[in-house]
Amino acid sequence: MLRRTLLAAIAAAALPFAVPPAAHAQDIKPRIIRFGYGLNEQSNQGRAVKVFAEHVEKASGGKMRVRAIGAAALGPDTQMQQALIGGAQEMMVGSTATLVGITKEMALWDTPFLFNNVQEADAILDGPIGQKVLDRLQDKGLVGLVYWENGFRNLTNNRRAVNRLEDMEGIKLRVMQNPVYLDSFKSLGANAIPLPFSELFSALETKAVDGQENPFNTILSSKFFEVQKYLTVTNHVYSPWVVLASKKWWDGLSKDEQKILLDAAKASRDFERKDTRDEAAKALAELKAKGMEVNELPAAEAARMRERLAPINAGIAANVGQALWDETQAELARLRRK
Ligand code: TK8
Repeated sequence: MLRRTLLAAIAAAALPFAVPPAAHAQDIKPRIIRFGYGLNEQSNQGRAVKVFAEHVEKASGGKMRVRAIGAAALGPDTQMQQALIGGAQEMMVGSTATLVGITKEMALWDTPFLFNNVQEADAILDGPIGQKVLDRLQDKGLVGLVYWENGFRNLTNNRRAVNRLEDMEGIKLRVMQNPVYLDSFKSLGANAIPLPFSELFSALETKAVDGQENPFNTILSSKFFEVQKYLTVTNHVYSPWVVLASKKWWDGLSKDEQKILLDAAKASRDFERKDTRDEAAKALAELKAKGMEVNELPAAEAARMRERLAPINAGIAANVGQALWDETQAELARLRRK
């Protein structure tokens, strides 16, 4: 905690630019954008933030500079969201799941087994439905620019290989701070415990929890393989990240500046999805090589899991609004007929 506070203080204090002469201050002083994120610099998230920063600096001719601050040095997702709303921080990328307390429609993306593959995810997230959900952020003081891929989530733990639904019983499982995840894993028999991501590694290391669930990429980049033995391929939900800006700050930007940021966000999204998918394709072999014991949840057991989770959907539909739920289901049905 102390280390984190120190890091944040250093990050906030260290303006690496010389103070320009007063007469020209307006012309030369770059606009600094503090962009926070939760994973390490050497992760799919860190790499994509870098791409975003490069685009912004290039397109603005150096007039806008992104100061990327990773590893939750500015706090976990929920704390950064509040800093954006208050205008104390300009931008961030984080999980949509931690945003549901602010914008309930985000819970749509928590629906277990909503997407069958990444093509469906891209089509819905980048289409009118994804945009509608992003637009709901505006009254809450946030601007949602684009979705990035976190990915399909899989289960790791230290107790046992999960081969059947019953194997979930009693596993102390860290979940994101989100009611759908909490209820889903409780209904599967796990002892679900919500924790911010920034506390997860040490919770696993000290055995405060037995397991967690995240995409292969994160299990690798956050070195969970060092503190987790079993990995079960469940693909139980597709999890997006969302790139956010403080609305208070955004509204003070020129149209040109807003366009530079939106273009850079789209470029970073395209880079990020490709990078994430390339990495995910190799990650499983790497995790095995690092000593994890990997098993695939048998299809029949996955079906039982789906069935057990079905009642959760009614609650999500009620929460996000039946119309949005129906529209999403209809669009998925249309994509699947194609
Ligand atoms: C990183 C988190 C992470 C998410 C989680 O800040 O909390 O498990 O998957 O990616 O947003």
